Amino acid sequence: MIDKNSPIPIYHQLEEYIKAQIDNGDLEPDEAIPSERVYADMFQISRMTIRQALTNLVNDGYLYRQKGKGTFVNKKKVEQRLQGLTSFTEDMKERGFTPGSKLVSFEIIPSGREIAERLRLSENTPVYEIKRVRLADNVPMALETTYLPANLVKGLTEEIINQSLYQYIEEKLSLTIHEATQQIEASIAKEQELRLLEIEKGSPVLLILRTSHLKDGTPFEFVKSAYRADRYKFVHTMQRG
Ligand code: 16G
Repeated sequence: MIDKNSPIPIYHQLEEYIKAQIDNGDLEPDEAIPSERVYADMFQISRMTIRQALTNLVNDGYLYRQKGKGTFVNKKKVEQRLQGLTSFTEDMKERGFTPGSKLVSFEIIPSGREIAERLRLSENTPVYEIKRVRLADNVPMALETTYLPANLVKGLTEEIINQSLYQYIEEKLSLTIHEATQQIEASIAKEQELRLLEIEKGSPVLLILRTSHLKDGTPFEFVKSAYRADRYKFVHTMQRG
């Protein structure tokens, strides 16, 4: 439990204790954790130490605070493997979540310089710009803005993009999705991301830029997404030599 003679700081021991309780199910997602007072009495430690531990756990995404209500256990982060080119719909189904989308905007625009470059088009070529909040069991996970050449990925409708885009491209358009390159970097959520992802001011997000290609090398999508850093971790395997 907590060993005051240990060289490991007490706040760190308390963090480990709470993490273990989350892991073994003694504390469940969305359950309120005991008050500072309870921990103080239980372990005979100061409120300051407890606050330090709880703040670290909030910052690491294990707990979340709700103003005036208390501190609660967060859901486990989704472990997203970086091998394999999968769609959001496939990823969520594999984990037993119900995938969903909330459409924010959907239009055809002339490609600007960045989009034209990414999709290897000349400037002002018509592209679809689709902004969707991606949901897992109705919880917002990511905000995605997708650009697709309108004369390649033809015939998109609201109904189609409320489902799986990749499924439409492969099954209805019979195009072969082949490979993608993506970059991931950390950022603080901007105004629109805060609102649509239902996260608090100052929350971190993972920004992902992905360009995906068909079998013949043609880029068919460029996607800018903001993933909730409290809901995602990215995992991959590396080989030496
Ligand atoms: C993933 C992809 C995105 C793709 C989408 C299609 C990233 C990081 N990931 O979210 O590129 O457009 O899946 O999902 O951009 P869908 O088939 O469920 O619409």
